[in-house]
Amino acid sequence: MQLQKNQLEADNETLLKEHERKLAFTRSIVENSEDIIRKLADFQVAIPSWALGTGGTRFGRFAGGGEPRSLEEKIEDIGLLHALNRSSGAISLHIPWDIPENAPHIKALAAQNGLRFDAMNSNTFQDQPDQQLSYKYGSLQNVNKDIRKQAIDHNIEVIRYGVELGSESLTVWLSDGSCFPGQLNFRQAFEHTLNGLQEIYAALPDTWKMFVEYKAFEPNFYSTTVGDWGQSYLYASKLGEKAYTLVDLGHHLPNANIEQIVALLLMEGKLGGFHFNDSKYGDDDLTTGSIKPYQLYLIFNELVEGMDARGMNHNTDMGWMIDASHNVKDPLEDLLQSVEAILLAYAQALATDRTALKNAQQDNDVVSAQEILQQAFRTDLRPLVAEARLRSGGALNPLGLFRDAKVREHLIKARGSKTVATGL
Ligand code: PSV
Ligand code: MN
Repeated sequence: MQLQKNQLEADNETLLKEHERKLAFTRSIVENSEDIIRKLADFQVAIPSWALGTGGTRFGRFAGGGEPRSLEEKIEDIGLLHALNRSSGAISLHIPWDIPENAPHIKALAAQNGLRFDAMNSNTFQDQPDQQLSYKYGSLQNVNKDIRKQAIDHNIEVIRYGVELGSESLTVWLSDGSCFPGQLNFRQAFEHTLNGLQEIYAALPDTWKMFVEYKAFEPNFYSTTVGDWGQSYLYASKLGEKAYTLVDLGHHLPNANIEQIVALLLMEGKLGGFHFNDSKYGDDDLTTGSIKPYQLYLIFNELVEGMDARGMNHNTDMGWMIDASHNVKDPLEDLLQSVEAILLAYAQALATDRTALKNAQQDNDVVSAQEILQQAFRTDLRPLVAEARLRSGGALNPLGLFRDAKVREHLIKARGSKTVATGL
């Protein structure tokens, strides 16, 4: 299904007056509104190919219908999102869930939908039906050399697919670790993993980056071989300048100060990738901004501050991606909500009075520092986000239009009500 341009314009027309009224007010109180709108319009968040179907837990999965049955249909779905919000202009593939059998065709289809290929993701956390050796006891950390080699070869194959599609980065997330004390020699597991990552790193094209994603626990529950940002940083530093840490918001132990982690990684020039989601208990993979929007703002505040300090381009110098799962919501609606929350937090960070904050910090004026942050957080910047979308050709109200245009109903009609997308 393709969204009709005239339908989008007609919908915007009905909302325009109200939007302009709100925008005028926001502009009158936010000095750098124009700059914020421009940066918002540039900002693109990749959608992973596995987030377009209904997610589930080990207790069940309740599919909603009309899920994409192929990579082509996944691209179609992300194209729809991008047509609505103009901020989802990239796709991140997981191999082997979404193998591009005919790369030129897939690349062309993505381009037709205004999409580029963001980071490629390898998968050595599941055994595939035709796979020779099992990852039950880990992949790159495995005590068995042949299993390690199989995992290395897989990652190199993923790079090859990425090259064909024009991607320029590889995200390695390993579920490697142990479930019980004594199961692993930690040092040996680290060394095996580092050696494997070094071989994969050696296969990276010059322009590519490698993101080493960490996670505190799950599926292993005693130790994880890339368990936190310190371990990821250690691998990334030993690997070289093309290797970076990737922060996934759901991969920390409870109450971790993620904003501080982000600030320090940026200071070291080692933050390369970012996975958005939200959580209450663990790696819940909930809609970004649905549980802790203030934390999301604080993290964005450090991202903007840290990227500016290094003269980085907010849009292109970081691999931004949503990594969420949708158990009870329509996946496309959930993704629209996530992108909106990300842009809003980004806008709040851009609206933060940095000079005043610096002065407050210098004066040890703790009260003013809090006031400055909360002033930005509590100002309604949604009109700036909507204006950025409008100027880029998107919908003033993407979610409203998604429903008015009966997108899901059309997809169910075309694909059926019992389709299942590949992924977790
Ligand atoms: C692991 O929990 C993770 O965050 C990694 O990014 C995976 O590739 C992704 O989720 C999907 O399983
Ligand atoms: Mn992730």
